[in-house]
Amino acid sequence: MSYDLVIKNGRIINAASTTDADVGIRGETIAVIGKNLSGEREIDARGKLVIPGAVDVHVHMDMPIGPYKTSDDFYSGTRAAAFGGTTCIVDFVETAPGQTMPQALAQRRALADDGVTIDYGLHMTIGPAEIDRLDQLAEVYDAGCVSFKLYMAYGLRLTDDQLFRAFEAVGRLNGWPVVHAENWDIIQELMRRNIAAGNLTPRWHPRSRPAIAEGEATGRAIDIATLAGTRLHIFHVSCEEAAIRIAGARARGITVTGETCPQYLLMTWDVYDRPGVEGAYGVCAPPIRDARAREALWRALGNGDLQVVSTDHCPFTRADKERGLANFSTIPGGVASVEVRLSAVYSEGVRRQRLTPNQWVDVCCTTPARLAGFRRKGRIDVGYDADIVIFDPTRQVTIGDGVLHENVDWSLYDGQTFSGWPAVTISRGDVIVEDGRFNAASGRGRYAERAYDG
Ligand code: DUC
Ligand code: ZN
Repeated sequence: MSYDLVIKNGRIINAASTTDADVGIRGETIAVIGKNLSGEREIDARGKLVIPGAVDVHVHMDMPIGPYKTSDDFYSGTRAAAFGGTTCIVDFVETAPGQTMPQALAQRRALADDGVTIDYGLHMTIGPAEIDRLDQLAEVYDAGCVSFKLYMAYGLRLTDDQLFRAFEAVGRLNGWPVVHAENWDIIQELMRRNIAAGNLTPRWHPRSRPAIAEGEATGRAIDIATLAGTRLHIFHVSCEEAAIRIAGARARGITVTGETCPQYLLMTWDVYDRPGVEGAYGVCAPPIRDARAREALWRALGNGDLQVVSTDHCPFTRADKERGLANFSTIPGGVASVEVRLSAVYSEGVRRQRLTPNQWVDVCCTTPARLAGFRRKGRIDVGYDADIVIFDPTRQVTIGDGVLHENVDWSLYDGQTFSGWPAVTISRGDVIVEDGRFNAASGRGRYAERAYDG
């Protein structure tokens, strides 16, 4: 029997298995895994790793934040993601004044549908303006937007009673609440003090957002969700103080999961002492912390206390970062990582023996797909979408000018060499990246089906 596409002679790495075999694809779907398969087109993957397309459940494309807007749109951002081996993303919807949540979802979908080159989903943000309109969640959920973003910081933050009500409403739908956990009152007070003392440079950004304020908010979110009877997921864990709250709750049988991001796994807060605007590049929230925190995050990933690596990809140009430089509190917060994530975790995780290859696939592909409700993604198995990356473990890439495809004129990882890089990216059977060439039109990606059991 012949297939449309066969990936031959590779080592298939799933979260729970490693197999030397061929993968046969028919149309958009994995049709068979076996030996000596033949196809209309064949790609030789000898010496390479064949893994599920990576799933990044935390990105911000084309997103206005105050006077700024993230510099990747849905086309450039998903193109860069595909070059980095990511075949599915989850972005966000925010509801504008005068809109309903279903209207906001439709508007965001129209924007994304035009641009995306890979599949995607959206998290619906529940801000204070939505808290008395939680009856709209069911319609949003039925439209395939099954996850809900709740902030404990910034203007969109919910008070504890609002958080409780939102958790209850999401829980009634069996939806997935995802939380930005930082103690905003404490952070605001520390920011005020630093600004009053004339401490305005980027190094005061992490010093205004201490790890303990993230740990406290993480524990509070877990307790409130437990009271409301819902599971939850903590975004962008940057420190041990938060990771141990998640681990402790999991040990008590609470259904909580945690994500960390490449910027926290690879960098330390020394980035804030870089000269000039470079000191502003790493400004993101929560902030990048010290080497002790970084090592604790790797340990937490390795022993299963954290379950996901996504990016919080939130790119701003050098000019945007420069605009806020005079006062750390006005620097637009965000780092671009969507293209380096898979390689970064391989290079710093697997090659340094902090993670097994199967754990790498689990945290970058399988668990994020499962948690986000993508039932046909995150695994190389018969019946799953043919979202596949052929990963070259020997290819070394040094980040620098012209290497990445993100629409940003700097990278936090400039000068860093990654060992292991994607050679081919396949999305639903289409070879969209090969030999450094991109072969997908804007809009080829799809709003992907999502649902939860039970
Ligand atoms: N943190 C950032 O750094 N940027 C976007 C949103 C967030 O939580
Ligand atoms: Zn974010």
